[in-house]
Amino acid sequence: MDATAGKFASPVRSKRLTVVLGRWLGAAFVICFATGLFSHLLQDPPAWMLYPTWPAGLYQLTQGVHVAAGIAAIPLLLAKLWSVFPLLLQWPPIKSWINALERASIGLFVAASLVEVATGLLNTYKWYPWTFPFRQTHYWLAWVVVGSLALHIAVKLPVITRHWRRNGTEGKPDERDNDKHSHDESPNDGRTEDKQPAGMGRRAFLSTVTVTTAFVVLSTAGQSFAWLAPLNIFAPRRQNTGPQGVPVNRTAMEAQVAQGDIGTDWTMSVTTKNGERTFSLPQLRALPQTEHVLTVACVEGWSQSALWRGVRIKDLLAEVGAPADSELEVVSMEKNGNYRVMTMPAPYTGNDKTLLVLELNGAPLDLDHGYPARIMAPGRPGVLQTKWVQRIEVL
Ligand SMILES: Nc1nc2c(c(=O)[nH]1)N[C@H]1C(S)=C(S)[C@@H](COP(=O)(O)O)O[C@H]1N2
Ligand SMILES: [Mo]
Repeated sequence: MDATAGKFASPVRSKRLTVVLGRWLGAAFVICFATGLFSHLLQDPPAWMLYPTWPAGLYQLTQGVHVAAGIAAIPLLLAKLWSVFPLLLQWPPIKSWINALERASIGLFVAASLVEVATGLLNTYKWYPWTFPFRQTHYWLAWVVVGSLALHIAVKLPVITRHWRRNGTEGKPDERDNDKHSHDESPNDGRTEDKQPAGMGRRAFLSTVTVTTAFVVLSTAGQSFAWLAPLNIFAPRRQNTGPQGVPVNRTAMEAQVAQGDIGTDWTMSVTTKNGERTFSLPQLRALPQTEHVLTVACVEGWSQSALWRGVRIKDLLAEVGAPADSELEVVSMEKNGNYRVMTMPAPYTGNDKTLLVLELNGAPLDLDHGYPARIMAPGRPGVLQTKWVQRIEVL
């Protein structure tokens, strides 16, 4: 045994502990990956994309879960790193070519995971202390994380299966013996095999990790789910706050849309292959009005349901003689910004709940919510619920 690892030895560390933490962390990563991929596909759809418009709260659920699982992954990842920490100081650092490759893949996995959860967390606070584009980086790093996770699980499969069940090695001296000869981990890594005192310490450690993880999740998930809102202490957003009781992600001022630009002569246009029609605000109000409870579900995890009222997009299309299943391009009055132009695929356009909204919670839209008119469609990421609509083009 080398002296450095010995200094960090703790009876609590064991392969069983690492496997138990690995299961939780693996589950959190798989949930994050699946929900993240869904969010990515909704925003950058391939030609074959299917757009679920029902249940309308689906994206609120998947993205809320995405952020909650990502937050849960932080204490789990730290605990798991602690549980294997002495391996980092193993001497000699590399025992063979295979060992070198294995350690390099773990290094990549750990580095990618740390960057992924840290940037994800900072993104929920809209804090970007870096210059790279968040979304693309988060997306590509996710592939690095799951790829190196799969490799890691494959390499560690013998250890994982041996310690999958509690006391998996007890009463099986042969297997424990094999352990000593296996080259996947040093038996003298400062970690213990399953023995009673370590087992008790391990349970206390696991309880601490469980309580910490539950605490960070429960004290933040109230930004996404109304029933947890009373517990929301640390999340960057609070439900039922902001103008008209709805939080704002990008204000009119940030988007450089001023009330002064929207005079009484404001109009928006709808263009089809037959030409262009313009609508003033009184003309839009004179069209049949529909109201629905719909949820703004931000990619940063927070969400808010509210009562939205305005003109059904398919009614507006009927007014200009365009079919209800048209694909649309919606352009905002905003001068620049990533969400100035939005494409609306046909399944949303033709949906009864997709509105050109004029009123929120019984009053005209606040400027920060997209006055004079904004889009609300069921099940779409918040970034695609375009505010300050200027032009709708039927493609
Ligand atoms: N034109 C435009 N529309 C936009 C945005 C924007 O930056 N520009 N932000 C979007 C984002 S990120 C969200 S979460 C929702 C928030 O809607 P709210 O401000 O009404 O809550 O609006 C969306 N609509
Ligand atoms: Mo958002």
